[in-house]
Amino acid sequence: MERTLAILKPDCVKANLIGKVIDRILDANFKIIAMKMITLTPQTAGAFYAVHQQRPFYYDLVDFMSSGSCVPLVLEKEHAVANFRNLIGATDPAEAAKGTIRKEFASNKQRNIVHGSDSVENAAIEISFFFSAQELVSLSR
Ligand code: 3AN
Repeated sequence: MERTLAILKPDCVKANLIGKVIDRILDANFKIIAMKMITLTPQTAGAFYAVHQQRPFYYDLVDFMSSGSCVPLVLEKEHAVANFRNLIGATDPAEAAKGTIRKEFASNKQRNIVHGSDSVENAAIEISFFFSAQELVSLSR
């Protein structure tokens, strides 16, 4: 079993789409093993997206991600990282495949509803950014 980090971004929360997006995630047979609602500060959003610090969209991205509440979740499934990237679709919803979450719900490549880790290594780093080991439930219990 593999784990990935998803974030329902502030545009998802503001548009009351949390339930619909979580339905899509559960319908695709992901197990939710942790979930919370938080509001990132510009500092924490900046730290999360530090890899994009040199990109022209960095400050706008930090502004957007700290503009309201978001919902990070830890998802478990076989090949969770790649499967979840397939489920959400391309960064730019205009380029996302039909049937993907971003195609259905997202407005543009910044306000794209949901984040998904891009590798198993980054998933582990991102999960520990939001959750302590005790916050991850054991599905076998
Ligand atoms: P993804 O979320 O598909 O992995 P990344 O990691 O390249 O995409 O980008 C992280 C986030 O930065 C995206 N989810 C999106 O919100 C924002 N972003 C990426 N590219 C652009 C862009 N060209 N203009 C504005 N925002 C962008």
